[in-house]
Amino acid sequence: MDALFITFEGMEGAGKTTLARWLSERLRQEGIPNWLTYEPWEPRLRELLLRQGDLRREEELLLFLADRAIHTRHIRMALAEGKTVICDRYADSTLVYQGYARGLDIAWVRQMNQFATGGLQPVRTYLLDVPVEIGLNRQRERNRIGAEEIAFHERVRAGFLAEAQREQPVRTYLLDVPVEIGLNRQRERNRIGAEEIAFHEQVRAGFLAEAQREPQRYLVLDAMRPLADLQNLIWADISALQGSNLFARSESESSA
Ligand code: Z5A
Repeated sequence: MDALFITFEGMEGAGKTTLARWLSERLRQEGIPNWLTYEPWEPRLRELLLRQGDLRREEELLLFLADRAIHTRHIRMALAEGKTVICDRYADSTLVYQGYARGLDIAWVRQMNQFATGGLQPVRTYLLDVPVEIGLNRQRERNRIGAEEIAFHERVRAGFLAEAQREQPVRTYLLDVPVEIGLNRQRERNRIGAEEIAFHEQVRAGFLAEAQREPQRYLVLDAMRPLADLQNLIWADISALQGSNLFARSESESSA
């Protein structure tokens, strides 16, 4: 099989990470070498982008692009080594989040993406489309225990402190932090995901508009369907792509 560059896109909670992981494992079982990766990629930039509260949208854009430029170099190396690359979010996320949803000029963001990627484009982008409320709910439900009341977390903290006192200093090294601060850190982990519903609606509409613009690259999947159905659809599509011998399009092809 030729090395393919495949991306998963969609709003938060659509199922990108779940399906990207599944695809990587399925390829591995078939003996197909692959690299499962994601964006934002570089740990310090990821931390800055998802946590720092006071970024202007231009600053946010430039940081995502810097991250992509570095990441793309590694993606190209993996492809050159014959590895299929599966990427959880890529350039389309910038177009949609910073362009469609934050309101930066879309044509300009497109050009900036071209600059950061050197023209590398995925051969297939799976767009997992889900109503905004459902995506956000899935996200919240993912951590049922983390979503408990403050009183619950106070009991957890008191329990840890009691245990630490019981065993001190033999076994327990406790990283203690007041409950409110811990929970706030948790919420701030993804500052973009914490935006209003209207923002996420723009994201969803943006992805669908892009999918219409490039129907040969995008495959839109109804992410309300059971995971097993989505896996079957993706696997059938990957098999067809292998048959058609596609490789990640190069600069010259994508700008033609
Ligand atoms: N961002 C940006 O603004 N510009 C850019 O250029 C880039 C990113 C690259 C990255 O966050 C944030 O950065 C993101 C966009 C912005 N912010 N937002 N919003 P991230 O990478 O940390 O998180 P995410 O990309 O939003 O992914 P996610 O929140 O983890 O969602 P997901 O990967 O699509 O969903 P999941 O984790 O696979 O599934 C969520 C839950 O739903 C889980 O419990 C699953 O078991 C369940 N699930 C999944 N599929 C199904 C189906 N089909 N049925 C039922 N349940 C399901």
